[in-house]
Amino acid sequence: MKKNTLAFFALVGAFALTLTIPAFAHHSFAAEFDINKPVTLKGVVTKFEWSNPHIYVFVDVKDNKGKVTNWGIESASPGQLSRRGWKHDSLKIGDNIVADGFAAKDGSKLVGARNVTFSDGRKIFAGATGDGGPGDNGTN
Ligand SMILES: [Cu+2]
Repeated sequence: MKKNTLAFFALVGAFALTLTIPAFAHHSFAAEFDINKPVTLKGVVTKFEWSNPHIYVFVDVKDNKGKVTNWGIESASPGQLSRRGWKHDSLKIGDNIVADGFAAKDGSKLVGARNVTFSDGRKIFAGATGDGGPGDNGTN
């Protein structure tokens, strides 16, 4: 009985610890993206994941030969983006957007966004607060 009780409290303690780690602290921008490889994606939204710790937007991007490639765009957390005026319903499938960011170091079709421009012209800082990437001042 006593042994089980201790195991229970150890489990609760471990769980509480994970809750106190801020969502934005789990990795730095430079760990995942190459700041020497800027990318601008102009594309049509095919999927929008409003999820923690990062939201993802997927866009079809057409190159100058007409070939379409689906790219992922990683941005900040829903909480951070909400404070900048980006809501869960700000993007719809078929919207034309522009994302300025940097290519993934692993060569995958993924961009770490720093700014996203919506079809209505609004431009929002899309970096995760405190990730140390371009444009991050630790408070935005
Ligand atoms: Cu992260």
